[in-house]
Amino acid sequence: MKRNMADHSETYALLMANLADKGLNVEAIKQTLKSQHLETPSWGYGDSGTRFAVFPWPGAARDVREKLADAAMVHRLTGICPSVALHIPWDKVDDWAELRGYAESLGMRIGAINPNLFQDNAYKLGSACHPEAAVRRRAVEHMLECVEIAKATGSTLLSLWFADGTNYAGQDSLRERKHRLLESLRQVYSAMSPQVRMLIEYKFFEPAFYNTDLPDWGTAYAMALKLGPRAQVLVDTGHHPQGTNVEQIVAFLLDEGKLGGFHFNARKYADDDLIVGSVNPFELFLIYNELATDPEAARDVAYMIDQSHNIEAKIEARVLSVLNVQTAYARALIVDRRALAERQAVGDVLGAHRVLTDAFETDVRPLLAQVRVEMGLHPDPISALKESGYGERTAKERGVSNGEGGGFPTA
Ligand SMILES: [Mn+2]
Repeated sequence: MKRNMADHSETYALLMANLADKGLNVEAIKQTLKSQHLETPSWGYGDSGTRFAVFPWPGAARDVREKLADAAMVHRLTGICPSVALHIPWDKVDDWAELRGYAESLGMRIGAINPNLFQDNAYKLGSACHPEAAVRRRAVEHMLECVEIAKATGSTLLSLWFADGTNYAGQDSLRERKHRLLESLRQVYSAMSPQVRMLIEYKFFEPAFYNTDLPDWGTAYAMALKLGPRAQVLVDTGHHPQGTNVEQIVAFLLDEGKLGGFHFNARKYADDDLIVGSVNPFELFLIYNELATDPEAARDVAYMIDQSHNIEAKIEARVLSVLNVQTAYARALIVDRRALAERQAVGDVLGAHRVLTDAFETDVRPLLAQVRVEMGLHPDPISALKESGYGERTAKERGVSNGEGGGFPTA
């Protein structure tokens, strides 16, 4: 692979000829790949863990400035990750204008603001759906604080995930919880600046095990419809029951103008912090295939990674995630859409299927290497990372922390 990346000109020429034969505009495809944007999360650079343990990583970011510096390194290597999602209060600072300035000095900007509505003792029975009005008020006030942080940092996204749910049948009224959630969201929605969008995330289960108040896209969609045009659904790829057709959800929401954004990650069974594309790259390709069919509708979709790496090198894992998403997108862009439409129109079931698998099975690494070289980057970002010595340098400077920098419980 290294040789292939370092000297990709021959394989690139071959691929380009094949794509041109299909009538594809390779220059336009490269332009699209150069303008791809993928947001990385601050929490992916600090120490993190499962609910069982946090394993400190040498050089893991200890505060939000180090997280921004690491994100800037990922952007320097990949060229397509210019923004960072923040998590409040983990990343809270006194002076947001100063932090914004620091981000800009690194060539970065602040992305989605994510309020934490699951770690306070008060939230034991939920946040926005909690049976007590005082706790719901606390949750709303925290979200309003995040609305203000978005304003101060220039962010245009308020990204909401609720851990709300119950563990036992009868524990609370399901309909009352639904009413409380909508009422809480309405208060936040009405306080948002006109340029800010609210992204409503859903999750099948966990941490609640009997019911989750926002368990699926349909519930999030219903809430977004009631709130208004600036409320949309966020699809976290790891938040579905096994076997869910995620690309169909994407197609539906995109067509309805309600696809707000993604949290990319992967999971084999239940947890969702594995590297995106590491478990089911075909699914990731099919998601991008839906997005690529209607670039205009997908224009404002926010593409974000939501992963915490517990046992692997954090920056390398982040770069690999970006490469996997780029690969899926590149494969989606080389689908022969004219041939696909023809096969579909005549009911050629397997012919149509093979148009898709043909794109999926194409090795797009030479294309991506070429795109990077044209962007002034190393053709192989993982090699560039290793050659940079960044990991050794930060390990020496920052050392091994006590695992508290990421905001995960360490007790
Ligand atoms: Mn998520």
